[in-house]
Amino acid sequence: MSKKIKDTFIIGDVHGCYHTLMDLVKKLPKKANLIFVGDLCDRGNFSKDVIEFVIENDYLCVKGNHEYFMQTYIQNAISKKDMSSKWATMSGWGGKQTILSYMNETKLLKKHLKWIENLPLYLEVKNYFITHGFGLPYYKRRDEKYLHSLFLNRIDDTLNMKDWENFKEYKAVNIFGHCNFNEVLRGKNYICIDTGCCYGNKLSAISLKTLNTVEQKTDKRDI
Ligand SMILES: [Mn+2]
Repeated sequence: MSKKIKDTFIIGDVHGCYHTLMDLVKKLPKKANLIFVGDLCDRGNFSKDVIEFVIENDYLCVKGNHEYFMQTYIQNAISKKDMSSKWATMSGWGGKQTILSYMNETKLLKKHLKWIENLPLYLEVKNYFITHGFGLPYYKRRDEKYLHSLFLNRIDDTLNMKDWENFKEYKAVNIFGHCNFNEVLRGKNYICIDTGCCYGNKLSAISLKTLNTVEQKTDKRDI
């Protein structure tokens, strides 16, 4: 008897857009495996609910730069010990919405921070290399710990977009988020799936079986 193999979908930067995520998930096969490219939190209004959903369903996720910010700054910001971080004060960073979503939720916050602390910086599923930012420059050295923070960072700190084509010899296909485009961006061996959900565009998921995308327009309640 052949067992039907479950499909896996990779989901782009959710950024606290819980309603949009729920609507997207409804469009996916019921028992699909989901993997998130990080940046579950910040900017949108429901970071706590997004993270709780991912934890409770035991979905895999890589750590984004916004999980790193949250892990670093939220405890001091919530206890009002130190509200001065750019994460907590600058609207572009979006930490303020995350802080609000955890008001009076100390226990849940503790659980979520512990989960964030242990998130991997990359995942590999068959030939897919899943990272938060563009990861191919680090692919060969992916297990060298000193490079790990770079997986979190903006690609424009290290490479121009035109350099994204410079890694064609790799068999790995890098699926990542972090840089938002209006549509899913497909290169020879990379796919960027951040479609700017928190900016009012849409949230995208990509099937590893077919490489087709499933999309959901941003729910206005989320931003
Ligand atoms: Mn992001």
